[in-house]
Amino acid sequence: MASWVGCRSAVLGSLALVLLAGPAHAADGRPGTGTPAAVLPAPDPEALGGRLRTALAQGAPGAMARIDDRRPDHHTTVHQVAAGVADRGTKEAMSTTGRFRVGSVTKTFSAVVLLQLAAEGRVRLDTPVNHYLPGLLPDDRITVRHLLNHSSGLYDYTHEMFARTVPGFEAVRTKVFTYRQLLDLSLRHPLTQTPGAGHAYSNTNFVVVGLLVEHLTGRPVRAEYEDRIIRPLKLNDTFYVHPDTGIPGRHVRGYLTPDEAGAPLVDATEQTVSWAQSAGALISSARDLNTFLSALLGGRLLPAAQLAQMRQWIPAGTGQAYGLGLRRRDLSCGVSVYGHTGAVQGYYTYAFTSEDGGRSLTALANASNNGGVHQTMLRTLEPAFCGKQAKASDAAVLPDRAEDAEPAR
Ligand code: HEL
Repeated sequence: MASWVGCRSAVLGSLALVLLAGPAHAADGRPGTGTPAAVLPAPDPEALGGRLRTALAQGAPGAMARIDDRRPDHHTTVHQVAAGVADRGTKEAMSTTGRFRVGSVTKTFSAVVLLQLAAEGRVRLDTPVNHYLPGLLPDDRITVRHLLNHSSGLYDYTHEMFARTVPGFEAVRTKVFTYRQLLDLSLRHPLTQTPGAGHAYSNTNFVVVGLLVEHLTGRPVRAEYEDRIIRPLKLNDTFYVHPDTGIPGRHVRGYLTPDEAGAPLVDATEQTVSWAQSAGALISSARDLNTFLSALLGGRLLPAAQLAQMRQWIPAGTGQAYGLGLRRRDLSCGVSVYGHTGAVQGYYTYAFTSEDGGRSLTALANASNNGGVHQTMLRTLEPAFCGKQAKASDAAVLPDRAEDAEPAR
């Protein structure tokens, strides 16, 4: 690390904000294609730190962000910012190296696995799911593509499961579900729309993706993540441990905000995440998520045809679109970024990369069920990719599903 600057949060007194920047070897050696990261405005780590301090003031115990910015000479500058604590019990400072639960960023990994299978001719995107798993879904028109871009209309069973946040969580914290049990929870409800009608985000889609991957390969999704993504990219902080409840090695503890104002935060670190599995149960780190997304958009995980499929967008809210397990967010400086967000009890994750994978950001707050923190963390994308060209209008970040619009606390 070339420099090391420490300063204090005006709001939070002794909580340290740490800024680190320095050259490092490129996460992946190959230059990407498309608009190069080199033409992006330089990142603004000070403004990024300001966003993290705001998240702390809004109730997050800690927050951090890491930018891997590959320069034209193929060296990568790494910016790292951390504030607050990773563990409220021990007061261990938040760092950018701890492992955490990535929630729905898992969906991008699951989509990569399925798209690799498509590239191998083992599944077709526009074929009905019921062709592969006869009678599984209530409508023969639901295709594999409809799962991946959330247009199937399958009801999201987590709406009911987490209607009451803490009791809902505690009821499933140590439970182990099969994929079919989760699907059955969804199928108690009619389809929410005609298959293919538009984007309607639902965890159920990626539960069926996991089921399909296991059916097509005859192997657990864990083995597919490991063989196709984790080992080839040397993602040493990335794990799928379902149904184990712990996070291996040094990790960030996650704190769930109860619905009742003023109630104490709930340490949600230990859980099976069985309610999500292939829709949200991966553990990773900021470095690994940046490596993953750089490799994906840089063309190292999928053939060009499947990456192009992944980037076929459907509208998903103001300034947003959804591809196949991939979000696009359009920023105030005219730059679009690609990746996913995650919200699992105790952890909010934001992992995005530039057009060519040349600049990647992962940001994390160890809080959840806190709409103010969520909105603030979404705004870390602006200083990371727009730098000082970020417009004041970046305050207007709209949720893409009603549940995201949790009341600010
Ligand atoms: S929700 C999202 C995010 N996705 C979806 C998935 C994920 N996570 C969930 O479905 C968990 C929902 C409960 C989370 C919990 C909390 O905040 O810890 N909230 C409640 O229980 C509220 N009653 C679309 C935000 C994504 O960004 O894709 O991750």
